[in-house]
Amino acid sequence: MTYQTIIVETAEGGVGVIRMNRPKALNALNGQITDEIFTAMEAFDADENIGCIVLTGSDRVFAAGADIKQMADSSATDMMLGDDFTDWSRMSRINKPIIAAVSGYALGGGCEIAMMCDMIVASETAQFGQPEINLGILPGAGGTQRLTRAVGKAIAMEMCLADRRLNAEEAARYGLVNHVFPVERYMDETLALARKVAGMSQVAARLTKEAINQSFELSLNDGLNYEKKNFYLLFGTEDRQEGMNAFIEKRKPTWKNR
Ligand code: DAK
Repeated sequence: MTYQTIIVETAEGGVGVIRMNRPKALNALNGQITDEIFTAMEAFDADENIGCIVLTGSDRVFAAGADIKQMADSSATDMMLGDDFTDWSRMSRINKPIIAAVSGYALGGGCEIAMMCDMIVASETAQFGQPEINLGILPGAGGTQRLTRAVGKAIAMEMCLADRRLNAEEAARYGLVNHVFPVERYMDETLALARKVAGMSQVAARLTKEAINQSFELSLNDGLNYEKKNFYLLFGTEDRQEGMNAFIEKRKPTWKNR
């Protein structure tokens, strides 16, 4: 598959890297780039050699939001049918862990697509915001929901109602991002984290990601039951046997992802 708006590469250790690349539009997310991002993610998800996916932009900008020029003439029905605007829920169906490596602007849909990833590593120049209110709209891909769960009501309200931007250090303090590194290092550090995740059993990683995500959907009791079922399920895998044997035999496990 050839892509026009993203660069897709594989990195050492089973890591798939997707780099958004519409520099003139500050990686504004139109239908083409979102379709390409989700298509590339789906391909990595189906590739047994890939254990973790990294989504990134450039050092200047992660993504400045959905493409305002594309949306400007859309009707409510256009937006609802998603003709111009790919179905973002495709990303929720990716089973492999995804890490966002964010530098510069992560605004509107840019902040939202970062929050759809499982972890966020930021450079010191990262800036997170939901400025949609300036356009007379509200966030449409998780800015009122995932952001509130991540940073709490007070900060989410200020970000969505008053266009408060979080710098990288604030985003780390409020629990939105995992790590902050100087701009020269954030990508290498993201790849190191991704390699670590990719080095785990893929079946264990998949069921772990799924169980954590269920904590946003279920009551505590239902979530604990969900976790337990996934835990029991892993006892049926070759990797569980290998992981425990390797521990007892004081060696590194060799995963079969089965
Ligand atoms: N859309 C389209 N073009 C954009 C853009 C955007 N979001 N952001 C920047 N650009 C373009 C600019 O128009 C400019 O193009 P030219 O004029 O050169 O042709 C070029 O990128 C460079 O931008 P600037 O000249 O403005 O650069 P500055 O460094 O001065 O400023 C900035 C950078 C990021 C502060 C500024 O560009 C800015 O404020 N951009 C808009 C940020 C914003 O409001 N984002 C929220 C957009 S609404 C949904 C999914 C997602 C969404 C909704 C629904 N569903 C699945 C239902 C999301 C909605 C949004 O994100």
